[in-house]
Amino acid sequence: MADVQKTLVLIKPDAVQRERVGEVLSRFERKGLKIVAMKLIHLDETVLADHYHHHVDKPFYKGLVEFMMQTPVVGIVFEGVGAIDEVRKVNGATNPLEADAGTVRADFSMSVAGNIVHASDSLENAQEEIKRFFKEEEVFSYDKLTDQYHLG
Ligand code: IDP
Ligand code: MG
Repeated sequence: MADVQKTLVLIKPDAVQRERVGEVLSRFERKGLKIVAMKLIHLDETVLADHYHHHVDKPFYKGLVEFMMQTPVVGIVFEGVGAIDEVRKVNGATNPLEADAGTVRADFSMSVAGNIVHASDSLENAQEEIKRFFKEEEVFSYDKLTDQYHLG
């Protein structure tokens, strides 16, 4: 069985604008991922330059940064068995037009620029991204009655 992991999700401004925050959050919750941290974050250019450092030279970078600052985003840390890959499975491919039906991106979006949700893509990046957006004391550790179903 895979390890219990933590991963970072950002519900992006298009989901906030389009009033889909609750529906998107519920996709992860119903899967069995445990919310261990959650807050609104209004991103700025400095944090986005860190977060999207792998895209700074891309032609879409400026638009991506402006988009990500449109509204606060919902930052969430999820915990679960193999959470990093499981969350990306729930999200689907980066381009919603290529994502499988049933995934968040396929079901809620038609545009790669407005693809609803961000999630960490590796253990190293998850640890770095959680630290980027959350203080240690904002990430909780607690038992839930349903752990027996999700951690077995
Ligand atoms: P990911 O979000 O699936 O991990 P990345 O390649 O890390 O995909 O890209 C980060 C974000 O940059 C994407 O989620 C998307 O919002 C944006 N992005 C990626 N490629 C494009 C593009 O070709 N045009 C516009 N935005 C893009
Ligand atoms: Mg990525």
